[in-house]
Amino acid sequence: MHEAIARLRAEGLARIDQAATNEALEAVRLALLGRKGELTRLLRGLVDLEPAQRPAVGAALNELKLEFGAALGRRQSELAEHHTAAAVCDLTLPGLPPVVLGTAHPLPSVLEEICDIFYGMGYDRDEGPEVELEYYNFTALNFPPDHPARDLQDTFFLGTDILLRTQTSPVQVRTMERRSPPLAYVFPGRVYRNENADASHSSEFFQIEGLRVDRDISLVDLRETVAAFVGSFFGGERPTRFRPHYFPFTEPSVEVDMQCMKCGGRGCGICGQSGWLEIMGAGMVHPNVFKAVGYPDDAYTGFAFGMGIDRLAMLKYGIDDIRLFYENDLRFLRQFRGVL
Ligand code: 2NM
Repeated sequence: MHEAIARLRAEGLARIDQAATNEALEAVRLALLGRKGELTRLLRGLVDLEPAQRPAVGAALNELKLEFGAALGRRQSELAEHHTAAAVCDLTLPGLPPVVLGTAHPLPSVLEEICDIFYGMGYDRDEGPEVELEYYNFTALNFPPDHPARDLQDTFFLGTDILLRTQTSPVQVRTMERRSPPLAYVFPGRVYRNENADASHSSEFFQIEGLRVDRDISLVDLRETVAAFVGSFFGGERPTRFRPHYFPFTEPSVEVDMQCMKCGGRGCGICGQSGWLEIMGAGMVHPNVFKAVGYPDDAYTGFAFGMGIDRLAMLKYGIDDIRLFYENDLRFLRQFRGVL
């Protein structure tokens, strides 16, 4: 008898749990506890037992009746909950709090900030392909055929004449092919170099270059533009200086330094004790570049400049390792919440 009760208990509870609708649950209730239900049948059979067995078996059956009753009630409220959840599920409602908002990544933020500064000076913006022809990346920019930058060691070649651009200057060539002066543009974008990564080098990074071409543009215009940019981006009056340099695509070429904002020029760990920080390369566009894009001889002059967005962001926010920008470590990125 006790075996039969145990079997009915296991079976009955399983059927209650598996009932998927209110109707199915009611059918299970009738099959167990209804007038012709299995538990009812066992209770009726009590009279056929030895009088000595009746109290124990009766108590066990009554306990099972209560247990079935509780299980039926629990299952009924589960089904009701499901039903309401499905009926009021409005996918247009906002998520439950806390809603975790993402943070702007510092590189695109700084890129847009720099573009905005140049828009304020009347500049336009242009972008171009990251997979570039060797012609646009090197030849049109007056790189001689045997220039070391063309080497596999420095440049990711994808084919004989195809490579990952090493700077955004090829976009300038494309823009000049389409437009005649006067023009003023910035060219932001991702560039690639085949070099080993360390705290200040990454094989991919972001650059922004600028170009202004008109009649009678001179190095003085470049100096003014650089000073205006530095004041805007780093804030305040910050001395800059030009040092002679060499680039194939400009003549004369310079490197631009800004007085170290950490030590104010006295010398510190950030500026290598020199008091100056290099922030960009620049120069007057080489006549051979104008020739390559089909501008008439001697009609125009122009300046161009290029800077590393990663480096500027590192200087501005005191970041000491460029690789942090590319690792997507949330502990790093979250520091910019509300800052950018
Ligand atoms: C730099 C530094 C100096 C530059 C020059 C040109 C072009 F196309 F006009 F010749 N594009 N970019 C330039 C000049 C880029 O980056 C460090």
